[in-house]
Amino acid sequence: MNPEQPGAPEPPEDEEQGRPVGRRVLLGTLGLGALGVVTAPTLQRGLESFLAGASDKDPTGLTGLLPNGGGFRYYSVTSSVPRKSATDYRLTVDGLVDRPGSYTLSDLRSLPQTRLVRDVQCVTGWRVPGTPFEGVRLSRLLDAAGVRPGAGAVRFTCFDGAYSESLTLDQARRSDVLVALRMKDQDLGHAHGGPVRLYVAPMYFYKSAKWLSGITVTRDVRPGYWEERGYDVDAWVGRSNGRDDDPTS
Ligand SMILES: Nc1nc2c(c(=O)[nH]1)N[C@H]1C(S)=C(S)[C@@H](COP(=O)(O)O)O[C@H]1N2
Ligand SMILES: [Mo]
Repeated sequence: MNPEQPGAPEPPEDEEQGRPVGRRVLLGTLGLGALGVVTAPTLQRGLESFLAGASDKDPTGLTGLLPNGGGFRYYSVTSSVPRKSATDYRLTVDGLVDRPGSYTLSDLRSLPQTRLVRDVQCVTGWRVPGTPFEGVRLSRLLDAAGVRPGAGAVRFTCFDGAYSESLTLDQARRSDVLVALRMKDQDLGHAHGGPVRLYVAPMYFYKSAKWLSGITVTRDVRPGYWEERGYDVDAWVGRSNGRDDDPTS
């Protein structure tokens, strides 16, 4: 299954075989071909507003390819997202912790930063190789907050007001899970979930919640936005969402 269209697993982009409906067909027709060739800004804006319009009727949240996104596609399950600047951004940490608190962007920037370079993989098949992400290890924030006995999971909320994600505490403590401030060696822009997004390197990209605003330590995993719509909570790349029995993996 994939986040954008619960149901049977879909083949990777390059193996597409005339699927009947869904945003990937729209992308294939309008996005991949057209935006690659069309560079005139007006025409591109036209396409983008067309795609944005399509997404209003489409719960998948597709709004198209990111201009200059280097193969990334823009996703938001909401039609608009407020912007947060360095002055008004806050990340709260609460729940089953001894020391709940909140971080400003400069607080986060002053902590040790970890840079990882991995492939980004969306469960629908698109992939962006070797993408650097940089930020604070989530485990560091959890340790600073003092996770209480009995805690088993972490829930993430977003200032778009709709998206959520979750990890087990063991997953959240992995060294390749970051509260990311930078992508491709630049500050995270709004479209990619800036100023701060979650980055879960070993899992499909839907785990990497954009516009991160809250980290809540909980007892049990509560399925996130796409997971309530049928996707795997444990979203290991190549080992979830119907790919476990893929003979090629
Ligand atoms: N807040 C929020 N985070 C989100 C999503 C979203 O719709 N809202 N979509 C997810 C999915 S399915 C993908 S593939 C990536 C897309 O990230 P990008 O827009 O930076 O390419 O963000 C993930 N995180
Ligand atoms: Mo995705």
